[in-house]
Amino acid sequence: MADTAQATGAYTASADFIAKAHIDAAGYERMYAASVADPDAFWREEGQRIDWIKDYATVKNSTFEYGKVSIKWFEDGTLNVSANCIDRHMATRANQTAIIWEPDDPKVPALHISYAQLLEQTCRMANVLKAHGVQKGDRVVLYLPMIPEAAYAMLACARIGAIHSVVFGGFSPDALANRINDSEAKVVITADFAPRGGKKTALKSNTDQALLHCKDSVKCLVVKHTGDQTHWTEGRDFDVKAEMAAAKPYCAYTEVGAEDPLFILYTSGSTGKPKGVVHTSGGYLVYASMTHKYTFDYHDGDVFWCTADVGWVTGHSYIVYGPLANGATTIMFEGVPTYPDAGRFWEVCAKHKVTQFYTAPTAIRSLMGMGTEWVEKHDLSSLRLLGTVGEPINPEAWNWYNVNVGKGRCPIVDTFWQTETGGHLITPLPGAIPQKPGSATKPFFGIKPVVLDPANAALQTAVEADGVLCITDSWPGMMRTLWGDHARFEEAYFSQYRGYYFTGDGCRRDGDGYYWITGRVDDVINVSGHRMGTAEVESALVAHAQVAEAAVVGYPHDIKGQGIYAYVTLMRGVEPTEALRKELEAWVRTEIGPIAKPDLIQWAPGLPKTRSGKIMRRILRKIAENDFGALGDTSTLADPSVVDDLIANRMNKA
Ligand code: 6R9
Repeated sequence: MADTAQATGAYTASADFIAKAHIDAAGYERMYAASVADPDAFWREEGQRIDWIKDYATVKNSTFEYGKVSIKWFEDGTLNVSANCIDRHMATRANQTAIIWEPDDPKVPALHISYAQLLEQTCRMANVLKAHGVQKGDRVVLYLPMIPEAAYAMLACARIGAIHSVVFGGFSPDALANRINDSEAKVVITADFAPRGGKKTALKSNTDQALLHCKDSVKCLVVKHTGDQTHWTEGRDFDVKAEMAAAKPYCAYTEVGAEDPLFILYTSGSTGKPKGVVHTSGGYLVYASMTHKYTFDYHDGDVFWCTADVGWVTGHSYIVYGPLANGATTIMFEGVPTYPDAGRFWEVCAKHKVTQFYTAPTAIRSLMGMGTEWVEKHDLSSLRLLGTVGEPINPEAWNWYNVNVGKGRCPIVDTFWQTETGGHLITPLPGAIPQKPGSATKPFFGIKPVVLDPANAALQTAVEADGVLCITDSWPGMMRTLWGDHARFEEAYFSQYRGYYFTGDGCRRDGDGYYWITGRVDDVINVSGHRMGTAEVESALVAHAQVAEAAVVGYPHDIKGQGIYAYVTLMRGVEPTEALRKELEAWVRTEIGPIAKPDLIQWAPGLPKTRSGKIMRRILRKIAENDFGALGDTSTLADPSVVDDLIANRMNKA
């Protein structure tokens, strides 16, 4: 490795990489200083990276003051997001590939969708939505596989000013129904089936079940993707591909305000009900495109691959909006890393000559366990940069990724951010910031992180610090509110540490000023990079007739990062059997989705509670971690004997 700069034990990109990078070390320092010294001037200029119909006069207008939280950027500007992602590239890139679609089955040919084709398909989809009565401000729920129609649908909504809410295809009918109802969507767009890893998820049938719990007026547009038979409700269900084929190939875009919502994305919080995070149009797009360009050092001609699903924010910002706003070629992958074999990621990298590859630590850890031969089979010489997102990456996985995939020549960007933040918050800029395995390194432009003492909210002023991570001031890409519940928005993010946005994450800052995210400090767990509220899993469990009470915590899991550990108290007289354990696992799968299935279920005759009846989760976490020697203060327990029973019968004895 070239030079370790000021940061001890850090990896610096090669001289060659730095020479071509958009931003070098001095550039980062200069731009970062400018971005925090005078945000108005900095973002007034950066806002020009997208096209405005009416330019903005006002740049930033926000306050984090509890009770008055309000966040607006470029508020008097108008634009259209779909025009920015498509139309404005037509003069120079009409025939360039916008999206490479790589199907689940490698024997099916990939699709190369040009910007001209993307425009036509998006317009056709927009005309179909309009014909079904969708207007500016209406909500459309998308419950789709990773197919081009998912991108067309997102961009079609943006084109007509409708607000999309993508629901991950792994969610259950109940979860889908809740999101359709909470957002009061007029239309849901789904597909017959979603093939993944050679198996098919019955999306249409899930949607049929969900719609039983929704208003009769909700229309269902179905993409016939696999062509398999589905149940059809005349007058409610429509064949969207057939309608697109018959629709006009052009649809004028609608002018929207910078602060008009672009999408709602539901995410888990510490209470049971998922939060509808609202992102608006102007600031979000400026931030998504800027972070995409600089964090991944994207250049014209690159082929960018983010392996996320569009059901998560990562897919929104770094498969669709960021790359397309930059006129990039972005890959959309329908499959999974291990189908048909554990070399699939690398096969796709070689096949499409991927230059930037962005995935989750959990995927790296699972592939790591399968041996390096799967990587060695494929030519990875096109790769210039690697990225990770979703959870802290352990140094072993970082090193494996660096050596076996990057061959020691690709910088790795460990990007820390959240559904709420719209884009990267803390991340290395690859040509500028030396990387340390496991650290997300330094803040992106305009981001002012602080570390606070969780005990007394005191600002940690020393460079080296430990505590919770908060952000001092707004940036263009952050969420604006929670759908229909601004009070909950303030409560969830701005009430604990007054004057700051609270990320929910713990963090350490080292002597070089590098940030190390240590994980959630609230009741949110991170399973294979998917966020889950323990309360959501608990409410699913207690909805089962034989369950009296349940408490769910995370525990360290080699592949998933965290696993789901459930303590279940059964109704009096119910026998704890293996069959019941299986039944509860299946129950949670159907209530929430496969990603929420508990890894371990322990029968708990009682749960440790304070005298006021509060479950002492700290103790449950320790037992789940197999670290019960250090239970800390148990003096407030109402009945200390329950703890002995839980320890004796703990499930994670490894
Ligand atoms: C983009 C995304 C957000 C939570 C976040 C944190 C964890 C994400 C991370 C990371 C350590 C990273 N997280 N990136 N932790 N290092 N590079 O993942 O959004 O699904 O909302 O999850 O994920 O705990 O608070 P989301």
